Amino acid sequence: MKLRTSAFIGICFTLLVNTSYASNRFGTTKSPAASPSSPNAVSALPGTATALAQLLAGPGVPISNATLTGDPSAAGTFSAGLPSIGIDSGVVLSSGRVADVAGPNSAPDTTTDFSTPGDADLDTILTTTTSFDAIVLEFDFVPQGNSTTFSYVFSSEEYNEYVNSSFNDVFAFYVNGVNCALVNGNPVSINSINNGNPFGSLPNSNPQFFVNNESGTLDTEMDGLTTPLQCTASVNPGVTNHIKLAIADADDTSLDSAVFIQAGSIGAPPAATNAMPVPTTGLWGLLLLGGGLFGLGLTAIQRRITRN
Ligand SMILES: [Ca+2]
Ligand SMILES: [Ca+2]
Ligand SMILES: [Ca+2]
Repeated sequence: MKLRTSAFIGICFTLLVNTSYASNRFGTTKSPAASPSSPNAVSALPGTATALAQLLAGPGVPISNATLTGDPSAAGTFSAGLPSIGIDSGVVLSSGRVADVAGPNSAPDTTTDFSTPGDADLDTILTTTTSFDAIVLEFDFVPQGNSTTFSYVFSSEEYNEYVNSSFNDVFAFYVNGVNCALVNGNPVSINSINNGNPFGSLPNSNPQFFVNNESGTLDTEMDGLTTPLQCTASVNPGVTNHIKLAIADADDTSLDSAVFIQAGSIGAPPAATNAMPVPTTGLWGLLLLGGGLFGLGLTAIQRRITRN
């Protein structure tokens, strides 16, 4: 009887804990009519797979086989992002509705529960839990150069109260099967870029790349975001390459995360400044070349004098 009583108390305690925890994770649903708070606020609208793929690849870069897997309201275009997220325009993917990234920061737990599946590739990153509400944009493209570099910002409502928890919302950009969204060799996520929980406490992870928006200083709904990060990957020029961009909730369907990707850069050739160091071109290059030849001439004259 004693055993039964203690078992009953244990079950009641477990139910109580789980119930109270789950009620904290329902999140806040934004009104569908919510609109940006000012002309400078970031705003986003849903878009089709082909339109989003072409926007990312850039003008004149052939794309094909574009597909979106997930809820249609979870993928779209964004604009006026420079003041709040540091990238002007491009494609946004979210584990909630993309329209909800617009400012102001009205709730600490903005959520859309799509009850759509996660993604198997993202599950391999999570290892100890699984993903939900995944949105996946995939397409083929024919790049002009042998590498691709594009900017992105990861943001989330999981910041800062679920840092270092299992609600480690995750995303990845697989270029020909290899994830290039890394920080110090690890996939970018809530737990790999943050400034502690609560904000400013230890342990933290790569805090130099984290921007806190709990107070709503930035005109976006997202509580925390990264600085603009670079994704660099090798590609095969002139032939078909494949890219898969994916984001999802981790461990449950609540508290949205969104990733913003700069427009027009995935299929573009490497920038001229990257292809050739500045000092070897133009006036500086000529001066350095002239200086080098002058130095060689002096050395030859010195050798002749030494021999004589
Ligand atoms: Ca918020
Ligand atoms: Ca969700
Ligand atoms: Ca989440």
